[in-house]
Amino acid sequence: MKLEEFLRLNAPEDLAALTAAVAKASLEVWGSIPFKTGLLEETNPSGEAQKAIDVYSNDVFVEALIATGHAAEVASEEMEEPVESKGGVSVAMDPLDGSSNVETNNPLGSIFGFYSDRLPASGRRLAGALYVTYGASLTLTFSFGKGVHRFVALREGAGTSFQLFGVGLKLPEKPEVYGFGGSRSEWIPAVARFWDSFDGRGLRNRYCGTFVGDYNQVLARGGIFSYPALVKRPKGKLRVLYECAPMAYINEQAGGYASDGSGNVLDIEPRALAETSPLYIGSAGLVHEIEKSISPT
Ligand code: AFP
Repeated sequence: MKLEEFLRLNAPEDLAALTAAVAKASLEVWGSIPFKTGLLEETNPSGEAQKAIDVYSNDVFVEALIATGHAAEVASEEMEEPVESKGGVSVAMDPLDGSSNVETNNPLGSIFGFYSDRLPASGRRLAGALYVTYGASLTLTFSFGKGVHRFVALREGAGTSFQLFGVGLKLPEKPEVYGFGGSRSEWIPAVARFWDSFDGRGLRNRYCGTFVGDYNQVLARGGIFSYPALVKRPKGKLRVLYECAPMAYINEQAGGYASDGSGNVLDIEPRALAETSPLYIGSAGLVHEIEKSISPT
């Protein structure tokens, strides 16, 4: 089944249009990655250096989302303020996650949260979420609240279409992989202890430095990804609106749990667009285990 047909049958009109727009635009971003790797003078609202591909992918997705007529606003990790429009869905995005990995050709991604309230808003106000992986394949993984589904881009002659890969994706029962961002010496002690506990538990350390790539393998194999609280950065690195909440929404639809170290990421009420949070996401048992270790009460 092709993406357009699936969306017509399984998504509200606005989310279907926004998802189809992201799908089309993601092909343009994918094709541009090798040509737009230069480092720019500017920094994003989080103070991180921007690459040409960060800005280019941002502009491609903003244009595609606004053109649907369904976006009330588009907020991005790469912009100080949202672009306002006239639709009914507030879109928050990380247009190119992992851009520091462009030179090494590690997996990259894009993350989208479709919120039913103006931003900033809690993850409980998500009507849907989507992530793109740019790797050996380009895949779209998304949920509108009734399970997690995936499409893969297939080149056919001169064109490319999105074909169904799977519906109702679920985290496997047995967790297999773990990956933590930052470095062990930076982590809060409870995280370092949890990390050390993996010796002898039969899980494999899998970390690629891109949240989307690191989470995508957790969804496939079970386990946990974290960009944890750091001693010098207790609020972690990942942005609530653009990264943590949309991925927590998808993960919860796949049977998992995502914590900020004391409770469900989806319950966070961000006060600022670029607010960050520690993130522990994946198989519910493992995430509850580290949450209890960090916040024992
Ligand atoms: P970039 O988009 O700047 O490459 O950052 C990617 C990211 O936000 C997230 O995708 C990774 O999990 C995390 O940073 C990796 O951060 P470290 O490079 O500090 O490990």
